[in-house]
Amino acid sequence: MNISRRQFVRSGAVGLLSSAILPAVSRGDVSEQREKGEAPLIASTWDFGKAANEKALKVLQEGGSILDAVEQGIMLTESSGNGSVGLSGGPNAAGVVQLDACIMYGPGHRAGSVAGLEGIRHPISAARRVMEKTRHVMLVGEGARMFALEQGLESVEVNTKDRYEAWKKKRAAEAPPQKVDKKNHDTIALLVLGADGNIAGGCSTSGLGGKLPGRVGDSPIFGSGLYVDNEVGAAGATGLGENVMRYCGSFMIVEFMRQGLDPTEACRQAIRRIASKEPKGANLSINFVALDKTGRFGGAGTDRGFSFSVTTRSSSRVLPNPGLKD
Ligand code: SD4
Repeated sequence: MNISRRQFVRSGAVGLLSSAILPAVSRGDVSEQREKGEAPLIASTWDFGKAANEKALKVLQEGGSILDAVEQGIMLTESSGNGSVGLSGGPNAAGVVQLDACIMYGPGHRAGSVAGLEGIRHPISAARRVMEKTRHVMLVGEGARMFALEQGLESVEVNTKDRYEAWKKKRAAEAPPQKVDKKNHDTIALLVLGADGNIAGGCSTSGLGGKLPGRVGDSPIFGSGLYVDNEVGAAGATGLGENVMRYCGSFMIVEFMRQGLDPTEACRQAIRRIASKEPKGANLSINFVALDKTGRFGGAGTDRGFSFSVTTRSSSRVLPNPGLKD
């Protein structure tokens, strides 16, 4: 299915959605991505997101929900041993892998999140269970682990003491990494626009390698590493969480889309806003992906090497960071 925005809005695909709440689109500056309004549409951070997107699409095609698509797409990355998402991720400064994840479901504005979770294979599933099985939104640390175990999620033994001793030996005199690069710094944020016009998203990471024990980044924080507004769209982040969470980066992008910016321009505008307040300017290592209710998508970041993946029934692509200017 490859339909124009107008057809998309008219079609049953958006169900009861009122056109009054759709972001305004200027027909004058419509690029290829702005013109296409395909659904289902899946967008995620980085090139490794493509495999996760394709898994998510398969889940949808087999009759799964958009939440199943988000969860199972991200599970694929969590199991991939990619060195940052899931248990293969970089340990913190005490040699322990602490995972952060969240999930958000547009209808009903539902959300669940875990942070500082140790030894659980799929933190995204723990986040989904928090949303679906508790009256809370976020669980952290030992409580999150106990909950995940109680829910029967797959776990591995956490031997903090041995890992700490091994890390102490290895560490010698080296300082914890301050610089963010591909080795210590990757996160999957995956957004799904369903054929019925509903939106869900998820985010999962081991966070910044070498972080202080107990440090929580942007990824499990709603409005920072992820935000979904079922009337507008969704955005997700990767990069240096400290530079995202002080500004509610994903929330800001969704609000810019509500005001009528297309997803790419909304990501850029959020970065410009953040940079304007930062003494470091645009030297922020923050990167975003976004999609809107009409099937438009985009991304932008301050890291030259940032890329994002976009999948529909008709194509699955990795797109380069367009940078901050057209
Ligand atoms: C964090 N935002 O914990 C995450 C890390 C990340 O690419 O995205 N790395 O700050």
